[in-house]
Amino acid sequence: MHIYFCGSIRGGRQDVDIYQKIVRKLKTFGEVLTEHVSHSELSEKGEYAALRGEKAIHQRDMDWLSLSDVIVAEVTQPSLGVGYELGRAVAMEKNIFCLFRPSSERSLSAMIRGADDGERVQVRDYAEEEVEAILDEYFAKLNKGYSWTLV
Ligand code: 6IA
Repeated sequence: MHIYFCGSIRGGRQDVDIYQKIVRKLKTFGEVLTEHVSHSELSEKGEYAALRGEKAIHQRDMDWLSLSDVIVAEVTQPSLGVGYELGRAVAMEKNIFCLFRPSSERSLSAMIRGADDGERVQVRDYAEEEVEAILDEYFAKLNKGYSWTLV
């Protein structure tokens, strides 16, 4: 299974430890194409920017997005890039699982929360300590071929 993980980069790196925890867990279910999103050395401004043109980053990410079976996004820290990826993934009719921490006292964008259809697109509020169990539950259903995986 190919998994595309989305998390804020230029939107702010405050939650990078949680991204790491999520990616570590996701790797038990399949190949995580975007593991770099969880790397603590990837900063908002970042040394990597010089290495890769932004057009190339966009193209590679779009290729990975179309290749993915499932998109998992940590959406607590608002990020234009994550919102864009989710919009493109909805258009591609991908399975999408968004994770939001209400303890942040932020309010999730209505465009993300409102995209939840209870099937293909799901938005889940969670607390950090339960994230692994929540991912187990989601992937167990996904692997059982729940109706939302059917075209
Ligand atoms: O707007 P943001 O930067 O917060 O967008 C973050 C999302 O866009 C992530 O889920 C990534 O998949 C994607 N993304 C944004 N920037 C990059 C990137 N290099 N490399 C790969 N994916 C990216 C930018 C590096 C730069 C900050 C030094």
